[in-house]
Amino acid sequence: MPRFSDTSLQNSKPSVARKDRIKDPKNVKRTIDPAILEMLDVTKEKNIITTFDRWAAQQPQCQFGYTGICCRICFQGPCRIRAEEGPGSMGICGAKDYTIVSRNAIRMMAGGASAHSDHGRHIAHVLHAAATGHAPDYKVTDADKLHRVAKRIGLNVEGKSDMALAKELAEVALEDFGKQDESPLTFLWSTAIDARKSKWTEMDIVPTAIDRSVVEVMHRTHIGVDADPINLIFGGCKAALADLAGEQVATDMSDILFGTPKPVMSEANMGVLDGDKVNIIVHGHNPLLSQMVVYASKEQDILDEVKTAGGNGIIIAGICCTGNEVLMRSGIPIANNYMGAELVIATGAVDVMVVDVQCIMPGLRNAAECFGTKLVTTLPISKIPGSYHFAFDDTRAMESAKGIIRLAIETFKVRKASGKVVQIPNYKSKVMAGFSLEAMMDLFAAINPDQPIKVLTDAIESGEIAGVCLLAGCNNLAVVHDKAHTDVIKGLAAKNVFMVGTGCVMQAAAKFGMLSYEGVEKYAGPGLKAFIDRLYEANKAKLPDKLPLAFHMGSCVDNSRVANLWSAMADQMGVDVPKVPFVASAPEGMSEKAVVIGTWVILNGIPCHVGPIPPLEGSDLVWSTVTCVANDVFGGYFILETDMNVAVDKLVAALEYRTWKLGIHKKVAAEYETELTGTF
Ligand code: BF8
Ligand code: SF4
Repeated sequence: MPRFSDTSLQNSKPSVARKDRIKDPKNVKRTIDPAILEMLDVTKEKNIITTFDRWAAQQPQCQFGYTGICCRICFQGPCRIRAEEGPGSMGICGAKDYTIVSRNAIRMMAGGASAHSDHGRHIAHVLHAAATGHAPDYKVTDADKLHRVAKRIGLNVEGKSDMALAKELAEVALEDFGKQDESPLTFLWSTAIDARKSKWTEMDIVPTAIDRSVVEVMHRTHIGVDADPINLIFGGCKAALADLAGEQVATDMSDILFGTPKPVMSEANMGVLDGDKVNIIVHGHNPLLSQMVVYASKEQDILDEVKTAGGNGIIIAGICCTGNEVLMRSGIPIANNYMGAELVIATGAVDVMVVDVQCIMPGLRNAAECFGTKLVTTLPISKIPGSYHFAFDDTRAMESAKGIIRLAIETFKVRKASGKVVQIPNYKSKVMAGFSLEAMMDLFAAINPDQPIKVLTDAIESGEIAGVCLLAGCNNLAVVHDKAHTDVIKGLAAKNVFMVGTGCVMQAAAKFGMLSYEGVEKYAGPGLKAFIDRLYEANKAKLPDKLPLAFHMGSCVDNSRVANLWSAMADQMGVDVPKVPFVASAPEGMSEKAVVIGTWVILNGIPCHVGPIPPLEGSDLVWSTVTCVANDVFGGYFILETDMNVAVDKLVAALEYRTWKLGIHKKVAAEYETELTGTF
C-alpha cells in the first residue's frame, strides 16, 4: 500500500514566531484596497481617527491577553499566568493556564453562538408574526423552500396553506431555542449525516436547546465550577453545534421570507456610490431591516420624494453581512467590508448609514459626525451614543423603512444645499453572487440531473479539482486588510481548489474581481478553469454572465449552506465528512462568531485555517487539543498559520491527504467487495 508522501506540512506550529507576526505595526495604511487607501489620505488630512489609527495606537498589545492567559472572570483578578511554576503559575483561585485559556475560549464561542442564534430567533419570530397576521409587510416569498424545510424537519405538509405551514415551522424553530427535554435540536438533526450524529452523541456534545447551551457555558466558566480544560472545551463544542442550528434557522427562515438566492450580477467597492443620488448604506446582519429598506426604496412615493428633493435616484449599498443578504437576493452592490465602514463614510456621499446588529464599530459615530452622515441604529439591543435611533417595528416594517429613507432624503437636501464636495474613489468591480445551495445544485444538475452533487465529487476524484475550500470570515488588522484574503484565494485557485465563501472575505473577493470571470482568467489553475467553464457551458442559457472564481454563498449565518454542501458530498460519496476533500479558511478571522463557526467546522470533520492567531497559545495543552487531538476525535482541526503562502500549502496538503486516503479506501473496498468504511 503506498504511503502518503508529504507529511512535512502536517504540523501544528505557526511558521512565524510570535514577535515577528505583526509586520510594520505602526503603519496606518494596513490595507491593499485602493479606495480605502485614497480615503485614508482624506481622513489624515482632516485629522479624523479611524480604526487604522486606533490599531497602530494599540501596538504593541498585551501578550497575556494575546495568548489567552489573562483571567477577568472574577474581580479578584485580573490574574495573569506569569511563571512556569510556583504561585505565579496560577490565578488567585488556583486556576492554571489550561483552565484560563479554555474558559476564555468557550466564552467566545458562547458569544458567537448568541449572536447568530439571536439573529435566527428574530427571523423565526417574524415568520411566525407574518403567518399569524401580525407583521403584514412580510410574507412567504419562497413557498417551495417552506415546503422543503417543513418536510426536512418531518412536518406533514399535506393540505396546509402556506401561512399555516409557516406558523408551524416557525414554532418548531422557536422550540429549538428553549425546549427543556433532552432530544437533539431539530435544525441540527435534520441536516447532519448519521455518522456525524453518532460521533457527536458518543462525545456527549449534542445540544438540546440553543439558549441552554450558552447558559451552560456561562455557568461552567463561573469561578470555581469547571476547571478541566477538555471538559470545558467539550462544553464549548455543544454551544458550537447549537450555533450551527441557530444559523440554519436564520438561513432557512430568511430564504422563506425573502427568497432563496439565485445567480445575480452586481458591483463592489466605493465607486458604487453616486454624489448626485441619495446614498444609503445598510450595515449589520439581519435582512429583516435591510431587505425592507430595499423594498421601500422601490416604492413610487419614495421615488417621487427623491425626485422632488433634486436627487437623480437612490442607491442602497451594503457593508458586512446584511450587505451580503441583499446582494444575494436583490443584487444590491457592496460598498465595502467590515474594515472599510468608516472610510465609506469619509467619501462624504453617504446620507444615512443604517445599522442593526453585529460588527458595527462604535467609531463610526465620529466619522459620521465629521462627514454629515446620519448614523441610524434600529434595534433595542444595539445603540451608539450620539447616533440617531429609529426603532424598527416589525409590525409596521415598511413604514419604518420608509422613515429611514426619508431621513436620508432630508440629509441629501442639506448636503446638496451646502454645496459640499464629495470624494468617491473611482473603484468598483463586477460581481456575480447568489449561490445558495439550491443554486449550486441547479448548476450541477445541468450536467447530471439525477445526482447533481456527483458533478463536484467526480471532479475531485478525477483530479480535475483538488477539493473544496470554504472561505469564511472577517477582517482583522493583525494582517494586512484584504491582502490575507486575496493571497489565500489566489494561492488556492492556482492549486485548482474550488472555492465557496461567506461573509467579509467574499466582499474582499468581490472588490478584487474574484467574484467574476476575470478572476478565473487571472488566477485559476487549468483544472479549476476547466471545471468552472464546463459548469458555465452547461448553464449558459440561464446565467446572467460567465461564472466567477469563487462562489458567494451568503452571509456568515449562511455557513449553514456550506455545511449542507459538505454533508451532501459525504452522503453521495458514502463516507463520513472527515473523508471528504473539503477544508476551510478564515484568513482574517476576528469575531466571536468566527471562533464558534471555526469550532463547528472542526466538529463536522473539516480542517480549518485561521490567519490571525486566536488567544490559545498560553496553554500547550489547549493548543495541541485544537490543532492535533481534535483531528483524532472529530476528523477536523485548526490550522493556525499567519503566513498565507504556508497556509495555502497546508490546506492543499490536507486536501491531497484526504483524496489519497479516499483512493485507498475505494481500492480496498473494491478488492474485498465491501462497503466504504463509514468511519475516518
Ligand atoms: O458575520 S465576516 S467581520 S460582518 S463576523 Fe463581522 Fe466577520 Fe464580517 Fe458578518 Ni461574519
Ligand atoms: Fe483570578 Fe480565578 Fe478570579 Fe480568574 S476566576 S480572576 S483566575 S481568581
